[in-house]
This record gives sequence, C-alpha cells and structure tokens, in this order.
Amino acid sequence: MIIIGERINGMFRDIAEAIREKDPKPVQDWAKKQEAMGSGYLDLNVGPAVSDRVSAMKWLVEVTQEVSDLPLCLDSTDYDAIEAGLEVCKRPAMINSVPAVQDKMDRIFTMANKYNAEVIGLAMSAEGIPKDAESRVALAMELVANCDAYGVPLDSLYIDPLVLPCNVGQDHGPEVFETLRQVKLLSDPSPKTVVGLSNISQGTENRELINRNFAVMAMACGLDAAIADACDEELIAAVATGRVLLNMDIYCDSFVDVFKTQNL
Ligand code: THG
Repeated sequence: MIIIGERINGMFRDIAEAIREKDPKPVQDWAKKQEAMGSGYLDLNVGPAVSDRVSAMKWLVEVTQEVSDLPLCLDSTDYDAIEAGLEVCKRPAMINSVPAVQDKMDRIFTMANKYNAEVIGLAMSAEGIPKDAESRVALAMELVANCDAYGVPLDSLYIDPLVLPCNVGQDHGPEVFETLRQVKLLSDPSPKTVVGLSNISQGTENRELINRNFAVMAMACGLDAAIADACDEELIAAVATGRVLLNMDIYCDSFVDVFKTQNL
C-alpha cells in the first residue's frame, strides 16, 4: 500500500497560517518529513478558510516542489484550484477528487488527459454517500465507464469508497471493506483503490490504534493507497508489515526501514 501524506492541509492551523503568511517553511518541513517516513505522494489541500484557493494551491505546489520530488495529490473541490496546481506541477500528479456526477466527471477526465494525471473517483453521487457496498460499487462502475470513455487508463483511476468516522458511521465499515474487494472485479485492468484513513478515527479516543487496525484490514481487502498520517511511526510499521505479509515486499530483518526508503 502507498502512503499519501495528509499533513499539508489547511485544516491544520500551522498550514493555514503558512498559506496566509506565504511562509514556505512549515509546508516544506512537512514535505520533507513525510517523504522521509516513506510517503509515495504528498496530498496538498488549501483548507476551508482560504479566500483565494486558486493562488493558494499554485503556491503550495511551487513551494513543495522546491524540496520534494514526490508526485503531488491535489485535493480540492474547486476544480479551478486543481487546474492551477496541475499547470505548475513538474511531474504527473493525482487529482483528488471527482464524484460520480456527470458534469464533474466530464471536466476532471478531460483535465486528466490534458495533464497526464491520475484521478481519485469518489463513491458518491449528487445524493451523497450511499451506505451499502452494492450502491458504492455501482457508483464506482459509473466512474470506471467514464474513465474508459475519456481514454484515461483504468489503472490511473483510484476508487475511494469513502470512510466515515467509526463513532458516527460504524455500520459503514464493513461496507467499505466489501466495496474495496468488489472494485477489483469491475474491469481489467481494474481501477486502484484509496481511502482517507484518518477519517475513520475523527472525534474518537486512541486515534492511532483505530487508524492502524483499519489500515491493515483494508490492505487485506486490496487497498492500494491511503491518504494518511505518515508521521505516525506505528502506522508506518503496520503498513510495512502488511506489505511483507501480503508478499508485496521481500522480507528482510530491517523491513520497516526499507519501506521508508522506497517512496513507492
Ligand atoms: N478521501 C479523499 N480525500 C480526502 C479525504 C478522503 N482528503 C481529506 C481527508 N479525507 C484526508 N485527510 C485528512 C487530514 C486530516 C484529518 C483527517 C483526514 C484529521 N485532522 C484532524 C481532525 O479533524 O481531528 C485535525 C486536527 C487539527 O486540527 O490539528 O483527522 O476521505 N479522496
């Protein structure tokens, strides 16, 4: 499983402040730290409070690229902000994200072709997030069909079944696991899968324990990537162990340290 470092997000006060003050240091420090922990991508989200999302996203991309060569995951519901970010990305990026809503898919898959970008497709419609796995998989199928129609390679599509906090949406958990399993059967090549891991523990006690357990359970269902707290050592150790047990990495005595050097 690939870790997409979640920390450069304006929902965190230090990043919100950095964006406001145009101070690159907190952004660059988190970029370096998340890369050193084995992240394969860096999620960039300007957060809810920013007034000019377009210029903020462009700035986040530029300052992050000064210190890291990792591919970027541009996280916004504002597609003008995503496009502004893609324009300045030096390497192919990931677009985060598009729901199964036709006009949005039209814009995002067109953008994916233009910028050779990967795409996260959300298992939600204009009506919201369904509960059962069957409905989530049906929405994933719509995303797969549109991805294919636009000629975007299916393995550039990451389906996100959408993880809700377990203290309010406990019954969604098994549906998310089942969606992860079934998405792999939708097409050949199949789409990949991703989740926002920290969502599962928002508002709970003992967040790290919940995140870590959810991560390895989802890995066993075929999860390919997670937007996650890359600076949680225990999580990284659990993911590295999962990769060895799933035979994705060769065992050696220092497998956790090796995972951190791979930036898959
Ligand atoms: N799917 C996709 N993208 C996503 C999500 C998803 N992007 C955003 C989010 N979900 C993933 N990123 C985070 C980042 C931080 C937290 C949760 C998910 C988090 N933050 C603390 C909190 O809310 O308690 C903030 C603490 C603080 O303010 O210091 O947990 O699901 N495709």
